[in-house]
Amino acid sequence: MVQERSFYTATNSDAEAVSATISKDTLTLIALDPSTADDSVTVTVTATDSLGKKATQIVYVQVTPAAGDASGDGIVNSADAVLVLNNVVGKGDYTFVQVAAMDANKDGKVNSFDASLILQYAVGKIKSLDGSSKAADVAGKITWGETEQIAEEGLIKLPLVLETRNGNGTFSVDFAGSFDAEQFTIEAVDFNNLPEGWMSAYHVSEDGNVKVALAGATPMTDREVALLTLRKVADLDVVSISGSGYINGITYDMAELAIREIPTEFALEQNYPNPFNPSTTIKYALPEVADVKIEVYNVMGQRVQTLVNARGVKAGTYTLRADFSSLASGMYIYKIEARSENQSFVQTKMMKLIK
Ligand SMILES: [Ca+2]
Repeated sequence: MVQERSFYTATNSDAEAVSATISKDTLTLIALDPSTADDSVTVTVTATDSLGKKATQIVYVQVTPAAGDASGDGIVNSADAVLVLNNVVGKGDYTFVQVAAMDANKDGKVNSFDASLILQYAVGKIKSLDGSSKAADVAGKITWGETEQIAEEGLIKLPLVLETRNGNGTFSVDFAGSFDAEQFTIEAVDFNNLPEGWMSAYHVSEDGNVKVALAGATPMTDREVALLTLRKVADLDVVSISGSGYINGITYDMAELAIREIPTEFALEQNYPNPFNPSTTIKYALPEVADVKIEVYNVMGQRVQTLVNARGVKAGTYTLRADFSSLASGMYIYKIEARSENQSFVQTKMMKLIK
């Protein structure tokens, strides 16, 4: 009886991605660096029989990523969650295999809720990353907190606050903001108030976008989630930022925020242009919340127009454009009366209408 024997060898055509070996009838591929692995690799298998005859076959192997293991080191842990958060905020480049591994709940999207599932899986709170974990809709929003201004340095501290309606199911929080980079830069984003074990990432781009991504294995209750430090780059009385908030990957709209510089004292400025025809601009400043009235009188002392009559106006510097096309040429007096809780302020200025 003749014993037939065959010899197999495997030649790896993708040697940078995998090592390929054959033992008995099994082809074994080991990814060398999953962070650079592609979605498929090619291996050439050659069989040699006892007569020295060779047959060659090319084998394409589809790479199936391990759910959650974004770093590809065989372990699912918080480092993988950090990679997800970095990807969400636009930091770093990731391969197909890594991005597929990041989608822990297999819904076709990578967001920070996936980072939360990875963290929950890493600590044993959920048993598998099989796509069965769905985000709870906790209904809520990210709101702007009270700003603090450091006038001399042009710094503005802007907190982001989590406010939910039915509370205790928040596992991931995101914020995406956009602003005019000619108004201010974002110097820092701090996270001083996160529950234990929560991971964070943020990224500020030069064209005026900021992204923040947060995830944890335990739910977060309502709180200040991040503190942005803005530095004004132009001498402006008011700067603005708009944004969207996401809780568990579900988006909730935010209102655009206008941040007014808070002056140190009441003021009524000279109108400009002056003389004018028929409209002019008047600026005034309130150091604290005040009831404000601005009226215009003719030289006889008769009131001819009311420009502002409002209660509870926020502290800030205001600019109003007033049209006097219904008045005759001449000198006029404009007068501010502002009353805050602590002070009252009255001032008058002259202006000249020439038609
Ligand atoms: Ca996902």
